[in-house]
Amino acid sequence: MYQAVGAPGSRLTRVTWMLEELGQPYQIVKAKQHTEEMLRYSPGGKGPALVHGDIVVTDSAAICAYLADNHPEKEMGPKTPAERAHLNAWLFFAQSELEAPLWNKLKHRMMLAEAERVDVGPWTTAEFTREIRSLETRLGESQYAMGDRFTAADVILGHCGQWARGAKFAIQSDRVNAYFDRVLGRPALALAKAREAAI
Ligand SMILES: N[C@@H](CCC(=O)N[C@@H](CS)C(=O)NCC(=O)O)C(=O)O
Repeated sequence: MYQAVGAPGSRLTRVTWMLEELGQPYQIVKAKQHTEEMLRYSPGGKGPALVHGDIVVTDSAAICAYLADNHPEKEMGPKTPAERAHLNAWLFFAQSELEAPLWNKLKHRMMLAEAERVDVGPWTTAEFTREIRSLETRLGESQYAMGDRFTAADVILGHCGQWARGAKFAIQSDRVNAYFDRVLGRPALALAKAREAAI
């Protein structure tokens, strides 16, 4: 059985959401960042991690890609090398472009030591706005990142959307808002959140 390791309500939700989409049984191992428990699975002490037999995978996008590959019949991953390139591009875009302003703002507002904090407010707002425009263009008329199929890319992008909405980042695009509504309304996400809340 898969073990999803991390803190409920964090990027762990990307993993539990993906597992729910795939219909796989899993256990949540509650571990806060930088604790001894988390360091057992993740050399940097950051969550989430996935344990599958003797394999441990860190980093949420890599975990979702691994899970998609493990269950090809669910069609949440690529079917061809071209699709892999396309899906990887989405995952890397989500993490290095879309998530960066969200993460930087959170770190500088709440996580870093006082002495390390700077005002990243204007930069994160401008950067996020640019990346939403990029997301809008990349999506085009598609329902999902990879067209009409919900994939691992939508889990990572959708989680960024949930984060942005929670952190009150303005999403100035009807198309992107409709996309976030569509993916965040998935029953699997509600199930994942309920599982996390219950432990
Ligand atoms: N690239 C990693 C980022 C992991 C990460 O930053 N996780 C947060 C919790 S959601 C954490 O452990 N932060 C602790 C820190 O930044 O020191 C991923 O996508 O899983």
